[in-house]
Amino acid sequence: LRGRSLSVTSLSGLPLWDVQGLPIEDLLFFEVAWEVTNKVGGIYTVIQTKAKTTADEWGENYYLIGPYFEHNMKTQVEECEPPNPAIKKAVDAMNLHGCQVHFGRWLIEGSPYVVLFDIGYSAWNLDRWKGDLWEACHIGIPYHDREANDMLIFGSLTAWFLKEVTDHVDGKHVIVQFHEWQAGTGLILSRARRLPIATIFTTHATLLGRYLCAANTDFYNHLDKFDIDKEAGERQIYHRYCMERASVHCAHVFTTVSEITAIEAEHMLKRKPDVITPNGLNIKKFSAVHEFQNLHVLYKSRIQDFVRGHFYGHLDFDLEKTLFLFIAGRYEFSNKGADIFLEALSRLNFLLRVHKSDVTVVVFFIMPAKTNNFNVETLKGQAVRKQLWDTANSVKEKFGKKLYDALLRGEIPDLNKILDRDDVTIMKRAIFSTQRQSLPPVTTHNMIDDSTDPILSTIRRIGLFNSRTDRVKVILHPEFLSSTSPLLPMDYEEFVRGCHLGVFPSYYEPWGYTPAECTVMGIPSVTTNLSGFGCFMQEHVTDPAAYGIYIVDRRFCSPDESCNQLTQFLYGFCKQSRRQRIIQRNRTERLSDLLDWKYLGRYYMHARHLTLSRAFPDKFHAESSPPPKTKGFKFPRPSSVPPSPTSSQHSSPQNSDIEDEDERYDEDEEAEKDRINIKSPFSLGQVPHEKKKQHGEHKN
Ligand code: G6P
Ligand code: 1S3
Repeated sequence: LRGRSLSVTSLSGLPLWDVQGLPIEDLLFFEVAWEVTNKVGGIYTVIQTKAKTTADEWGENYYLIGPYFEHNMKTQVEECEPPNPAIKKAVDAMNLHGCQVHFGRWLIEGSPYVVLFDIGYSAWNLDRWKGDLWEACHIGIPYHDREANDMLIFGSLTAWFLKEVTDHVDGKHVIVQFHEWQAGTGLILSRARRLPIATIFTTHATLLGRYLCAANTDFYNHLDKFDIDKEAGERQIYHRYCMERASVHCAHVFTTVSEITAIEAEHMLKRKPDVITPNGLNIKKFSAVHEFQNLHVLYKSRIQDFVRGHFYGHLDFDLEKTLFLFIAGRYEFSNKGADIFLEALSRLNFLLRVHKSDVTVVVFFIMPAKTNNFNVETLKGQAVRKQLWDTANSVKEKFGKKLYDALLRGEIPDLNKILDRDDVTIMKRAIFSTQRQSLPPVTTHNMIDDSTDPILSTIRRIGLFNSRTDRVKVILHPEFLSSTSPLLPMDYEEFVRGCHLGVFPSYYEPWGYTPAECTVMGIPSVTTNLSGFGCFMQEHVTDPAAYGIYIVDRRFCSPDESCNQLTQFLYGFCKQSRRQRIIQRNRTERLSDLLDWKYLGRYYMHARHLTLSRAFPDKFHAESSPPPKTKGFKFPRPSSVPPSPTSSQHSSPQNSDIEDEDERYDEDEEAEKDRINIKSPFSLGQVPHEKKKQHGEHKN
């Protein structure tokens, strides 16, 4: 079977890929994941953002398989009849035999078809299916692990469905890609039953890797030394780890999202991934570059409003000289680097104070934890702000009317008398209401585990209590953002656009969508060389820091050294002028092509070719799809940065105030005009020696 010849597009000079296209009309492609229409974490983002490019390529022959949840179905899926006869027969057959299978179009870009299984409805089969799994591979699942049992039901339904489909496909070849261990049972059972399908298993993390990192082991220096069976057993995840490992070994093609996770998988799962499929995003570019800069100003003003309320009575800092930093994601304190971030903030606070900086930094921690809703003090802050705003407005209106009347009479009013005693009283009362006995709170919610919460405990230990003298203020918002929140009514994207820097100093991060999302919105970010994204940027961008991607070394140095490096990045960032930040945001946004599925989708395509050639060697040949040649490709240093013999640290847009105001409007002009008198962002301050000793310990 031969398909058309494709030349996969080049974006902004990124390398082309010449490949023999697949004969799509003779194939069916299924992708199976627990997060299809069901947002839990990063896999949802992968599937949802990739849908458009995959649907463009596969059209009506592309199907996603996931779990059915009534709410998700009602809000995201339009139910319809399967247009493909084989799929219709499979859905009907299963429904006839006591299952509940839903079919429809997922209302996202690309509108792919989805097949959704109601897990609870089929739970009565659980014992029988446990027996099937045991017979297939001798893996037993304890009754108390609800999640693993659900995954067995999901996998059994998937394998059943694939059996029905392959029985009726009429010579079409079928490719199935399974994401993460949750979908893996479907793969194990399909292979045990010798279904004629070409399989891919993609892992987005390893179970053991995540656990071992969270337990503060020196993971990357001991990768080859762990007794993995024993470690899995001790953590009571032995059965899950077996499901994951069996899925990996059953697949024709094994893929993962980054080089760093490939190394981890080789040790934790004992198979080297065949293909690395970096995660992309569905990029929508504005036609004019300055539009995203305008959005930054718009959303920053919303964050400023919140800050006005939160810090009422303590607003003795200049909001025009205030930078908004944030960390966001699943609440894994050390895996996501919240630990070293807090330490670095304490050091940054010290540096800003000793150098008498006029910059204030407000840092948001957006990590969901158990709460009893917003706390009173936080709500009061917003109420006080609103009251001040109303007072100012009513006085302004009275003032305006009197002024207008006076002008109509041809008089210039006596400005000292234009406000009467009542007006002054109202204003005084408003000012009195801003007095508070306590400091602005470090969290917006009542935390259930307040005394043991790791972020709050660290804040207490390092003493970052939002006092007047602190140049670094912290706010823990232990709930994901929403535009309907009464406190900070913004969705995540708006919030990111309004901030100045995302900080994600993760220790365990197979890919890391958060800094990638910042990048495509033109917001600089901090990442690490232990995150898939950070390594990818290091490999493909000559001078990441010049583009606003700061990569902390968490792999080859001690936690204390990493923390110092992070502090220096943050301090350097605080020293930039507004103009320098604008230039840097323009550069950051220019990297978005590198993260576009239109470019990165080629790795998924390659995996599909490869699995067909392994599953059906008589019909498909690996040579028709050589691996994409992107090794060695590097995004060049911004042309405005003089080629420097020294390290990349020197290329942040420091001291570029001389540049023209139009700088931000035209990225090509930026390259021309950006004649930067570069200084290292790290040259002005060093972390004092005594302070260094207090923080962090070597992990090894
Ligand atoms: C954008 C806007 C500018 C504004 C700037 C603020 O670039 O186009 O008009 O001055 O943002 O940047 P800052 O980094 O200070 O929030
Ligand atoms: C995983 O989600 P996580 O945040 O638990 O998968 C994501 C998508 O591949 C990846 O970006 C992330 O690093 C992994 O950790």
